[in-house]
Amino acid sequence: MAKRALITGITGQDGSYMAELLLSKDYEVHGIIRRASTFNTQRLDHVYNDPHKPGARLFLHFGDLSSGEQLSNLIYNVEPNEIYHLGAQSHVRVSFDMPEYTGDTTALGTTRMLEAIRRSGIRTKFYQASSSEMFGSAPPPQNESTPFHPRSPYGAAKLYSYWMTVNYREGYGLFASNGILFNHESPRRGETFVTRKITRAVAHIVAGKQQDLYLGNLDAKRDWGYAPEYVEGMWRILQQEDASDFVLGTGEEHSVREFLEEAFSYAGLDWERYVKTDPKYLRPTEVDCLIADCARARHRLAWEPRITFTELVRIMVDADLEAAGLPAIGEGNKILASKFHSWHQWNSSVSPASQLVDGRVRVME
Ligand code: NAP
Ligand code: G4F
Repeated sequence: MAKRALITGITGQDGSYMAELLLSKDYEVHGIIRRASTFNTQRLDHVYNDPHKPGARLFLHFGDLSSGEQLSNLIYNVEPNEIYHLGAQSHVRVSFDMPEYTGDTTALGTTRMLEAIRRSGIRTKFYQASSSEMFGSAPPPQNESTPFHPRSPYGAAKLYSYWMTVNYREGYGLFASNGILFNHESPRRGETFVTRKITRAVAHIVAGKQQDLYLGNLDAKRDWGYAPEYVEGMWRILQQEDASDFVLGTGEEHSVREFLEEAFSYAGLDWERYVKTDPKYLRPTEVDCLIADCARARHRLAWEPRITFTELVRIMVDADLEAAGLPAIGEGNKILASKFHSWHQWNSSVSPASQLVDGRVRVME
């Protein structure tokens, strides 16, 4: 029988890739989306199929991490074999402006999910989207044994969720695992995260639609990987016999400045002509350097990222050029075709977008 999965945050970068991956593995996929007055399912439209048609395997339900009631109903009714808890207020800078809201969604939202599982009595596997932000000022490289020292309300909220996941595993025997993921990016990355902000600006500058790019701290160093590879890692974490925690990252570090150099020079531009500083993008406390030591994931999960930093930048710039109505330079698309042939087949097992209801995803009310 096909496995059933429930995804929170299915409309986000990782949630949409996870839905695609699971559909390609013949899962029945249920996702929780927030009620909004406008559609926010753009990242999913291409894998959606009218739920009234035979063979539909992707189902969306309204719910919100700030309310446990609906989460309990859904877990009880869907009875998923696997739960990928990816929903969160995920922006670090925003968490300084909205610390209480971030705590409610990113921290307590996890407790609501874990309690709903415990009370339902359903046997399921739970994945918690933990973050390298939890390491904060701990010196790199960071692995599963590195002591945490978060430097933002977001990092603190994720750390609470991390320990709640461990506590429900130890206290109630739940299969509950943390993936401690370092930054992962893609053409589906939200536009206000630094990588996408840069690659989108490059495309808009080439298109003549933008003159300047305002950024904050250019010295911060991150371990940036390619998001589709990371959702495969999440899936592998839940295929283990025992619940456990894993760090996923590339092991390579690059500064925001290096990202700028790579992205602008790929499009034949000099970044220093366009980039300006706006202090509003600085954080009261910064995380200076994150570098993953993911030896454990390599050995236990046989997980190894294939896309390098330069390749990631090219994939994202090519995609943003195309999104701006310009031809891609082409290197990024070649990399995807050569290294990711199978990933491009992900959505071949679901119906084309033309079968959407009114051209859009329909939610099960
Ligand atoms: P993302 O693109 O920001 O997606 C976040 C998702 O959470 C969206 O679907 C969003 O829905 C949903 N959400 C936010 N608040 C919610 C609420 N109150 N109720 C229900 N859903 C809510 O994030 P991502 O990059 O895919 O990351 C996925 C998860 O991994 C997040 O938990 C993030 O914190 C964590 N993480 C990410 C990275 C990374 O580098 N990407 C690294 C480590 C950990 P809307 O579409 O309606 O906003
Ligand atoms: O792209 P960022 O906003 O990502 P950040 O803060 O590392 O958080 C992301 O990765 C975490 C994993 O480590 C996730 F848990 C989290 O959900 C999120 O996905 O910022 C990266 C760096 C920071 O040091 C920031 O100060 O870029 C610097 N930066 C410089 N100028 C900027 C900007 N960041 C943003 N968002 N916008 C700027 O203008």
